[in-house]
Amino acid sequence: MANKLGIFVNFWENTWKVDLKKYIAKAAKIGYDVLEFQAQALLDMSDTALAEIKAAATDAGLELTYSLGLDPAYDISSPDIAVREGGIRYLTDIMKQIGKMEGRLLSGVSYAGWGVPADGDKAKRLAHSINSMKILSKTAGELGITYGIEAVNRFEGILINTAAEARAYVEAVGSPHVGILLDTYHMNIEEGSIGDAIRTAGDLLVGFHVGENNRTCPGRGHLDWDEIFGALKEIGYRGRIVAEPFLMTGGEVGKDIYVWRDLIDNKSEAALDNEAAYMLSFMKKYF
Ligand code: LER
Ligand code: MN
Repeated sequence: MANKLGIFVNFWENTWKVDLKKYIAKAAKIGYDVLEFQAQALLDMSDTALAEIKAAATDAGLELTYSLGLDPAYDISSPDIAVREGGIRYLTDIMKQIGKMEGRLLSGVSYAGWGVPADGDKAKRLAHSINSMKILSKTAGELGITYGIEAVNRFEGILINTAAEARAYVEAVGSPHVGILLDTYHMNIEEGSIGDAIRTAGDLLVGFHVGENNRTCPGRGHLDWDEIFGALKEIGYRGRIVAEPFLMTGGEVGKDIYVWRDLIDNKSEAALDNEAAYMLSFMKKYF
């Protein structure tokens, strides 16, 4: 089976909450198989709203996947047990909503607070996070969700910056419902070799994000896509590949992702749609 190709909804919008039905229709029309969005948005949605979005995705033949950058208030690696317990409840609630949508993949910085904590005791935080994740992995399994542990660059987290750190974490959790998610933007900052990082993740890789060195669309920067996609083929990766460029300043997304200059000249919706179509055709040359 071919890899499914996806796009993250904040390609178009600079708020985390968006009109999902609009972008389900748009992503499907362009030809994507998957639309990913920030999972926290689900918490405010009624069961009726969830059912409507799920139906819209089914009708469009599109799969929805979920990602999040965990608010430090719910940090499951925190030295404070009350914060950890609150984080486990919060992530359990999010997974229950994803379960209602029959969602299969939750990824992102969902194993610690997103960002660099004031208390950077990495060893202690790792141990706390692994224990919390063992609990969360049971819920994930019951709901049929795979939890993708995303290695992110040093400015967005201290626990897992590389594929090797992600592998060690996932092996310590030891659940078939928890795997690794790699993102080329982060790998470009942290890894000595992106190909080797992909091979390190190997059979534990459950998700893949693509973005250029400066978070533009694949093919617009200086990453070596022959190496990247070649390594994915080498390890026999059959999972989703979701494009996650962030092109525009402004709003909560521009601030959270640190976009301080526009990375595309024409910001009209039509120009963005064209760029999304270009990005899909670029990926399809490989898959
Ligand atoms: C954030 O930088 C990122 O890559 C996302 O996938 C995680 O929220
Ligand atoms: Mn990512």
